[in-house]
Amino acid sequence: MKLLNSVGPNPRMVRMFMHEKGIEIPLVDHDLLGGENRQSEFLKKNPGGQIPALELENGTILAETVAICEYLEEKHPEPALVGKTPEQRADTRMWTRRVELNITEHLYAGFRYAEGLDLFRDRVYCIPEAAAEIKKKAQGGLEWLDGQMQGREYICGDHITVADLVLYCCMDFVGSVGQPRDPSHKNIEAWFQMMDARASAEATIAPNWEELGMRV
Ligand SMILES: N[C@@H](CCC(=O)N[C@@H](CS)C(=O)NCC(=O)O)C(=O)O
Repeated sequence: MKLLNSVGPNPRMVRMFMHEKGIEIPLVDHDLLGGENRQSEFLKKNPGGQIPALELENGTILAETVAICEYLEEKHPEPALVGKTPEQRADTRMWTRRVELNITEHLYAGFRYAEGLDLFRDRVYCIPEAAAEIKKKAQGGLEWLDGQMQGREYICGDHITVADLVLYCCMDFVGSVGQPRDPSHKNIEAWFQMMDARASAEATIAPNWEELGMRV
């Protein structure tokens, strides 16, 4: 098994998941900034043209960050980051979906349509005129989540899950490229500081992130 890897918050999220679980999988690095993931050799593996992807022994390619994590959790159930019971797993999936649909997709789109436009305009359909509004939409999602997190340590309550890793890697990245955290979101700020202090956060940040100018 190999992880098709690169700089970027999504591959970092899978590496952070692996670190939390103590899983080691060889990494095959790809030149994302140079666009290797959009060229035919890579597209033959992942027609979605994005990173990360997991290449299994039989040649099967699994893409989509959360799907990869779900697969790894089935292979390595402990410590559980999706959940130990059907109820916990459903709760994690509910929150992960809320985080992706209401927050991280908008934060990423805000980046692609503005600060990341030079990198993305020839890769995906970009709507630069929507950048400011989509960033506001993301902040609305964060405002809502901040209220939901009152009295909770993690997004799903008292235990860390995939939902926390999805949001942390995204917020750490976008915070370094023009979408800073809102200090009035006190619950999210406390949660972010706690996530940021985890060994898995430190272990998965690119050693040259300062040179790159991005928390990836
Ligand atoms: N929905 C995908 C998103 C993956 C994604 O956006 N990956 C970024 C890196 S963080 C990427 O490949 N960007 C380069 C590109 O789209 O060309 C997932 O969850 O894995």
